[in-house]
Amino acid sequence: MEPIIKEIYQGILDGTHTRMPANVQSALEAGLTPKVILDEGMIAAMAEVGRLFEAGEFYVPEMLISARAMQAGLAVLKPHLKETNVQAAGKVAIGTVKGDLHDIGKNLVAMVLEGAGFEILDLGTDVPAEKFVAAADEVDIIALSGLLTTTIPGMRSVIQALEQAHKRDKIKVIVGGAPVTESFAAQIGADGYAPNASRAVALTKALLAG
Ligand code: B1M
Repeated sequence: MEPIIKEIYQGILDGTHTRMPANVQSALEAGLTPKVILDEGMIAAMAEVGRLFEAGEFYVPEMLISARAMQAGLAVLKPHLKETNVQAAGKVAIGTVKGDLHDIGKNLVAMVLEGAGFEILDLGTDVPAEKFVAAADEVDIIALSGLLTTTIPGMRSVIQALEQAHKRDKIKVIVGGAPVTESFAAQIGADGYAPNASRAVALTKALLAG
């Protein structure tokens, strides 16, 4: 692993958010791609934070300070996640489902979609089904993120609420987040599932192409 990637990884584990922007900037200046910085440094570190939490070595405060460091790094990466020569491609409403406060993955998916030319309506976290239903009038795609096994059933509730409001046929619904799978997406009647941000872009493009 490149020393600067190691430093970014360790910075997230230690929650040293003040050094994160400079470290991410140094990695970019050293010629490392945003993908490598994200996957090998930042996302790998968050996976380790999750492992340490599960093992009882980290508690919620440690997860929070790691999240703050991750967000400080993402802010520097954001302008570099843009694809070149993109045209407005459609509008996506994105949010984390009701009961769920995790927003790093949702924010990352939103940034990469924005970079690929999509207009983003960010509904935030802990979003009730009715808010997605209201947004359906304004957008082409509804993107649901969920990180908790206890809250992802809320994705089905959003789809059911869209059906009850007679809006389901007019809108595509995509889902993602660590506990979400392709088969779960099929079970709840979503139009697609993506395991990460770049696949979410490919999926969104494919769904809008017809
Ligand atoms: Co929480 N948390 N957390 N947490 N947290 C997890 C998710 C957990 C797996 C940790 C663990 O036990 N190993 C666990 C869930 C277990 C489960 O459900 N089976 C857990 C728990 C239990 C909890 C609490 C219940 C803890 C407690 O209070 N006792 C609590 C719940 C609060 C709530 O939401 N109501 C809680 C709280 C928190 C913090 C607030 C402290 C913090 C979140 C801060 C924030 O988001 N602003 C936090 C964090 C940081 C994590 C971990 C460590 C990291 C999540 C993260 O940001 N990953 C996480 C462990 C883990 O994931 N390994 C954990 C990095 C991010 C880039 O990845 O979000 O997966 P991810 O997004 C990916 C893909 O999933 C995908 O693309 C992204 C980029 O590749 N993706 C999509 C995501 N959304 C998508 C949508 C798409 C397509 C792709 O299309 C629509």
